[in-house]
Amino acid sequence: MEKTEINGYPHVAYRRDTYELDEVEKRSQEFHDWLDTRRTVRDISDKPISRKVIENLIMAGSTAPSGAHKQPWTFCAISNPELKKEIRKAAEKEEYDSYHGRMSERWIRDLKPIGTDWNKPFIEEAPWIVIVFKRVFEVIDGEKHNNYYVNESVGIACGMIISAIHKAGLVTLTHTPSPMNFLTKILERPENERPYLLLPIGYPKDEVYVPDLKRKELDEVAEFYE
Ligand code: IYR
Repeated sequence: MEKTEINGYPHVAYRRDTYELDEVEKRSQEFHDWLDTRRTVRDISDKPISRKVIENLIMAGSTAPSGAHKQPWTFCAISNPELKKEIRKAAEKEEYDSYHGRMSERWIRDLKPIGTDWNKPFIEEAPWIVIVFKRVFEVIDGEKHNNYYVNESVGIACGMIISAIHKAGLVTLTHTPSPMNFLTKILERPENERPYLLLPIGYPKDEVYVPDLKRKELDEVAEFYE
């Protein structure tokens, strides 16, 4: 049966390939090994990227599961140089204040191995920046309806777009200027949206170095109850 009704709503048959367990083990291992090659890259080339690529990446992020399927996100994609410049300037102003007093000494020390500072050239240099906004509520017939599990949903969507960027052979980094309400103003977003994350997207520059980080081992991130 291709279609049925549940609670009076149309449902369609879920049909996907499944695999024997040895193949499942192989596929899950291969996917982890590939995902493990993703690195946050701060040196993004200005080499152009077509709008179609960005559209595909956004639609990949937008496949994320969300509370009651409300898809409570708006992805603002910016290639306009003046706008990128304005956003960089405003972000660097906040970051300067953060790195010079708002962040604790311990926080600054924790960032030393990562090598970040208040300068954010990637905002201007990357061909595109995508700013993810969470939609706290929707206005329907003049009435406010809160969305559900907004942070969880938008966080998952960000994970999915980050993976899509990696799959495309491009790089990004999760930039969180704080506070970031300046983005609401510059992009003239409506009152139901709040900035969540800024993702510059592009090719890596020719010679790029990333911190020699190690990821935690399984026994550090998991507990099994068998
Ligand atoms: N938001 C700042 C600082 C920063 C904070 C953390 I936690 C990082 O892992 C990296 C940076 C910035 O984007 O530079």
